[in-house]
Amino acid sequence: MIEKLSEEARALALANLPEWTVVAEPDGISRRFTFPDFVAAFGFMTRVAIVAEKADHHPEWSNVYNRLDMLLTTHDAGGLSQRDIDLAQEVEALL
Ligand code: HBI
Repeated sequence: MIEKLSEEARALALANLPEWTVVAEPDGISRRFTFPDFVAAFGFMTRVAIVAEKADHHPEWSNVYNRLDMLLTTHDAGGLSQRDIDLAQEVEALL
């Protein structure tokens, strides 16, 4: 059973993810990415999709032309879990 992160664990984790913003509803973290054009944005989404599938943890996201808004929350935990933090770190490493 995956658990929501404790307040302390959240603070520590988010300190290492300064580009990400805490979202209240649903409990998670969000980040906006802007790319040169649509193909660059969609190419990034493709790479994230591969990483997400491997992690069995999937983003909630919206793409408009060269903009990508990504929300990470753990449905099975009902909020922010370590899986979200791990995936955010992997996403940052793709940039
Ligand atoms: N992705 N964000 C997110 N949250 C989940 O709970 C989740 C997921 N991807 C797959 C997944 N859970 C599976 O383990 C099943 O629970 C659906």
